[in-house]
Amino acid sequence: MIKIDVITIFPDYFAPLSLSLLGKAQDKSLLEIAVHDLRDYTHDVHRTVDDTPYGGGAGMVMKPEPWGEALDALIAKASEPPTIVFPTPAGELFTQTRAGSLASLSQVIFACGRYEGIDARVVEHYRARQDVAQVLEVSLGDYVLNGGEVAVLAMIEALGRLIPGVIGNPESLAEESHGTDGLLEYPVYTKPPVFRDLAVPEVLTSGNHAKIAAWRAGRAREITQDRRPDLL
Ligand code: JFB
Repeated sequence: MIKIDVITIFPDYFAPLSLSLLGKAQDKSLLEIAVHDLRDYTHDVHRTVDDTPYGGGAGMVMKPEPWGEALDALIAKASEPPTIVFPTPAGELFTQTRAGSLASLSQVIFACGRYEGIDARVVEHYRARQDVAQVLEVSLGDYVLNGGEVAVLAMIEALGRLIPGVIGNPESLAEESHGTDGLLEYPVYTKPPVFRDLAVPEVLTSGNHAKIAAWRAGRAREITQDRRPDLL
């Protein structure tokens, strides 16, 4: 079973992980998710996690010590060296391939920053630790969020559904866009056969499975060419 830890100053962001597919997966012990409040690892009355940036500039930076204490506590009780993921707008792009690699690990710790980010020595320190498998800095995409929480929710959902047993029908995994063929998905239809004058493409009701497969492959290629030519 994969163990996922999340460290954040906003534990409430992760309430949705108890719903739907991932909630049921936790009930079935297919994965275990624990959320930890970074402020529990501070020692001052104000539970301070930020400070002004050396060198000046706008905003605040997360202090390294609470991160050190929180991460040390999780690493100390780990049975194998865990992977630590730092979401950051300056990270490598989080892809379906990356989701698949994370899904195969025994433990992943997600470290959610806020403000202008976390003091850079935290990543540097844990990269040098022999009791840490790897430290990854990854970005959800080329836009700016206020912190790592939303990115981590997306990453956990993407990796969670790749854990065997989490998705009812594993065939639907293989068929998806960003799957093995690297194309966007073909359009899908269901009943009724006519909706507001729009009929379902005739080929889909023909019963000719070879023709259907060819039509879908053609539409997938057209849509990919039109919207994401970089994927071709
Ligand atoms: C992630 C974050 C911030 C520096 C910091 C922590 N695709 C993404 N966009 N933004 C983030 C992300 C991912 N993954 C992200 C972690 C933090 C943003 N911030 C705010 C904004 C601008 N520059 C703090």
